[in-house]
Amino acid sequence: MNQASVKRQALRDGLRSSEPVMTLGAHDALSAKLAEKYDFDAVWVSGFGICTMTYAMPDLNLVSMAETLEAAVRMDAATSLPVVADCDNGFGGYSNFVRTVTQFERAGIAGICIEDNTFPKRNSLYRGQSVRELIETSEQARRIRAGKNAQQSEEFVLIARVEALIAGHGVEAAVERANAYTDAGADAILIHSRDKSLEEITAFLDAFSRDIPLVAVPTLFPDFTADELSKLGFNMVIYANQAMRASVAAMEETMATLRDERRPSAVDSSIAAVDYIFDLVGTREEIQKSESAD
Ligand code: SPV
Ligand code: MG
Repeated sequence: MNQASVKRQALRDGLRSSEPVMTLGAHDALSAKLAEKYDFDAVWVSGFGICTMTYAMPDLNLVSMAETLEAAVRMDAATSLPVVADCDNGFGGYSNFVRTVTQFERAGIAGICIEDNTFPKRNSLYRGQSVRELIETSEQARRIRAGKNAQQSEEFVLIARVEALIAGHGVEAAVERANAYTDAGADAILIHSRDKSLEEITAFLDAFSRDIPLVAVPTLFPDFTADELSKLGFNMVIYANQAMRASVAAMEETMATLRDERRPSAVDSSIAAVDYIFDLVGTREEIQKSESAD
């Protein structure tokens, strides 16, 4: 089995296991690498993370498929964990959706997730969003079916993300979409919600009875542990943006101290040592390899 197949199988096995797949949202290769060091099971290539950290731009479909693929490939190379790429809404229409599947599969990525937001999407966490239109259920199902038919390997994972709760369409509509995407061949369903109490999600879970892995992104219901979500029926939990937000908070604190104190020693005790950074990326091993005789 090649490495892509191994990662895909690990992801599939995780989605069917009794333990939730603990998935860390990464925004670059190093955060993907650290996810492995800290015993996560998978990496989420966060669209929000890439927009923010690589481009300093909002999460509004401004970053292209090729740019997302490049980011996913860099992360995938930095970890032996399976990588699931957040592919927004497939970056356009039907043909963009299918091309997204084929390109990410060809690049060796374990899986992708595609949501039913119309183009251009808006990040689901933005406040003040009223009821909004989504891609027609039948059209999104048609895209999912075409994407699944286009993939070459059995193992590549396509997660269909349902935005009906976020978009204000209610539980019944969310269930109808999840049923349609399951029938279209999706490998898992991500049901996103902004409801802190989890009432909406619980109502969804009560009404949705298909045998398909379920994925949660608990950013807006942060008090629930992975085990609690697993007991409710979730098979994968994505900590989508905490590493990115930690990086931003740490950078700002360091910058403010440096600006005020005007000497590096003022921050030395709270930042990573240079040697630690060298070690993290295998510098010594690389130098030894390059200096050893053939
Ligand atoms: C992301 O990390 O880009 C996601 C999750 O899609 S969310 O920001 O909650 O939409
Ligand atoms: Mg996203």
